[in-house]
Amino acid sequence: KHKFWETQPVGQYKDLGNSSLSEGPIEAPTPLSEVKQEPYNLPSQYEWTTCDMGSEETCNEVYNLLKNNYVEDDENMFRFNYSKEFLRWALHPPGYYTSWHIGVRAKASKKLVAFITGVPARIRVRNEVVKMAEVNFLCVHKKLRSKRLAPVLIKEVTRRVHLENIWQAAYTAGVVLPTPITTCQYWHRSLNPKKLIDVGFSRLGARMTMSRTIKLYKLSDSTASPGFRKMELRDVPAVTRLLRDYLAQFAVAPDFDENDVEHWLLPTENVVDSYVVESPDSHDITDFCSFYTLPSSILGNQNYSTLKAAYSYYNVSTKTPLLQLMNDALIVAKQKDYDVFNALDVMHNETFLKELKFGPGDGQLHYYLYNYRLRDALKASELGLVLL
Ligand code: NHW
Ligand code: EN5
Repeated sequence: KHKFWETQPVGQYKDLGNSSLSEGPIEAPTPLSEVKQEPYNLPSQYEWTTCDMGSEETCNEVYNLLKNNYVEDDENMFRFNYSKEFLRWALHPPGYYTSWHIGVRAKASKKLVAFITGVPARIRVRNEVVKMAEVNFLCVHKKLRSKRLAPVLIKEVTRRVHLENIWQAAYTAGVVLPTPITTCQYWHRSLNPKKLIDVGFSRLGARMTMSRTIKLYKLSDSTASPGFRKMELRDVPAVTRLLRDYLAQFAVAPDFDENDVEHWLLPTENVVDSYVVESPDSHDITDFCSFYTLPSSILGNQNYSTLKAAYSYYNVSTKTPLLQLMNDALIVAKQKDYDVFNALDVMHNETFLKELKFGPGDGQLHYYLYNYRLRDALKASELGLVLL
């Protein structure tokens, strides 16, 4: 059934729940001298290219490939439209390798027709911090689908990760592969219900009118938590402490240091938004919330071309109730003109989703590890990792 994935060091269906297999790496690292030195072969009309996302021209080409060929929902009504600023941010974290930003071009026209990326990350799995690649943005042009190009891209990124002496990876997908460490549900909170209904993202509920629906999703004009403000550079040490303490409870979570927090969580306009609660008396940072910006193209609508979506990222509450903190996040997202606020049922998100009027979406997100086995799948609430 999975001609490619059956050959890879990933958890296989036949091994699920087998307690004689231990948790940890599936294959031992090989000496670097034994890692293949040349790129994998592509069909003869195509060639490898390393994509320098710092180059305006290359970034534009990647942006356009993804804008026209990346992930769609199951009814092909929406397609992810990651911005150029977002792609540069996602691909330039501390310690990134340009060699892990891999493209395929048509030899004749030099047109970019496929892409895959990795970025380095330290991910804790139970008690072990493991150096991994986070693999994302796998894309094959619509006209070149089902020709087994994806396995070649995956093998090539694997080879280039191995060359940096890294032997594990984490990735997510909307499709089921061997075998998820957990499966998460997408939830959606309408901020602009009229537009969401007009474009077919959501439907008018039974026995609901448009005006009742708009009233249902109304939010307060101002945030409720005293000391709620945008995160600043000076907050990085406090946010790092909050986040590290919080993420320690999950079975799988990133091991963030201050450099990581500065990169991944310091606000970047139209890319990532983060807020802290600073205690008005002690000036301690007691709570934190964040979301990233990922618009979707609306395919074939007369009136609208993009859906502005915020995606819940990392949130930590120690003093402000999580419900109130996330309601404040909804308020600022509404003020910034987002149409919808999305979240997965990871970490403690289940404690606010229903109360804050999120509804389950029609999409799921499966999380995977490469060359690392877990004995059993996790519950989504045991996962402390959000990939972009
Ligand atoms: S998930 C988003 C993936 N991208 C899209 O969905 C965009 C739209 N679709 C496409 O561009 C986030 C194509 O349909 C793609 C497949 C390119 C998806 N992950 O070339 P063939 C990520 O980026 C397997 C993994 O003929 P295609 C995460 C499929 O099961 N494998 O298909 C990426 C089959 O193998 P099987 C996927 O439709 C993680 C084979 O590909 C997959 O023309 C990558 C068919 O290939 C997916 N999303 O192209 C893994 N979709 O065994 C990283 C399909 O079943 C692993 N397949 O026969 C770690 C590497 C680093 C390790 C380091 C130590
Ligand atoms: C990750 N880095 O299917 C990349 N999105 O529910 C791979 N549905 O937006 C990720 N179909 O339910 C790939 N509206 C997996 C995600 C692929 C994209 C995807 C789903 C997630 C989605 C929307 C639109 C459906 C359009 C028709 C959806 C219902 C919203 C409604 C609002 C009011 C309360 C109830 C729910």
